[in-house]
Amino acid sequence: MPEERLVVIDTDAGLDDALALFISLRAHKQADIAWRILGITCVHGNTALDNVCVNVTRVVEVAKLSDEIPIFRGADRPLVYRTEKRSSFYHGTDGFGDADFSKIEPRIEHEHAVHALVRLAHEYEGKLTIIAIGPLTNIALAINMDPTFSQSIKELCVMGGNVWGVGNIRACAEFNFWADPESVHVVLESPWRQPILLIPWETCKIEAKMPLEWRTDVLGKVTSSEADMMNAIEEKILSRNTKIHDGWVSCDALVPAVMLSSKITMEVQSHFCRIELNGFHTRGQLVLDRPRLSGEEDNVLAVTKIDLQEYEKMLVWGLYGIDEIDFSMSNHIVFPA
Ligand SMILES: [Ca+2]
Repeated sequence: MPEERLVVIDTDAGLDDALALFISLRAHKQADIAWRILGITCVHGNTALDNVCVNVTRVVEVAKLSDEIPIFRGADRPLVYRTEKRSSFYHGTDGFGDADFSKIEPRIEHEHAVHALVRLAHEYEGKLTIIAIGPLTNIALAINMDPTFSQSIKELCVMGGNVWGVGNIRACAEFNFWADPESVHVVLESPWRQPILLIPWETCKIEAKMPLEWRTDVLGKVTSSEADMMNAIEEKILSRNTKIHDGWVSCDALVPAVMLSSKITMEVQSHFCRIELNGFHTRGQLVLDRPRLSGEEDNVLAVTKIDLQEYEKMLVWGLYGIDEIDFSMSNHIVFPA
């Protein structure tokens, strides 16, 4: 078995975060997959931080891992410019589609998420994997608090930004990066052991888009508590999704999926990237040095093509619709040349 991946997931607990968490938690439970979740850190984003803490607690409870996985409360606002704008048109006002769930109390550790990130980075020096599927505020705060943080992390894997300037919350900006561009700036300027693995918006929108019927008639028919919860929180969006994406897209789930199975990634692009902080129309857009004028070393490895069928299999597996999946090549990312 390859070296065990030790994972912290940083999330803003919208709909696709739930699916990303279920896949990750299933991998954690399965003894023959070298994948252990050390904690989940909550950050503002798709919904207010209080909702994120409740949503993550709910997911971990459904996965029956409440005794094992600590949940930490992190930043409730971006580094500099506070915005109250959420993506409630998609994720609902509570981040989980305003589904009709009974009220629960969040189960949160006393330690702040940023303290936990810094502590774990040094407890597992050079061995920690961070999966960031919300705004990068917690990660930037950890870097600002401890300048050795980024060098202590084995790998950072992020859903966010864009490689062709196509946005979703703005014409040129993807939501996670737009929600706190200054934190993306801090992250991109930091020295990491290896380039940041990036799942950009265009890959999700074009490569990972599935027919709505696949979501409702294949993934939607899986019988498990996890699938029931996904169906409940996505009920409203599924009823009007054709108008938004002309299909169904789950962005965040692609991050653990490409990390767990090397069969999903079909193409990667290596770039030196910065983020636009000042543009009137383009604030939050990822700017790629395609002509290589900067002379800087590449800091991002972006997944740009995927095998959709392999991704679909992973989603079904994550919700317990498939007992076995071929993980023989898993737990290390082998990218095509
Ligand atoms: Ca998210």
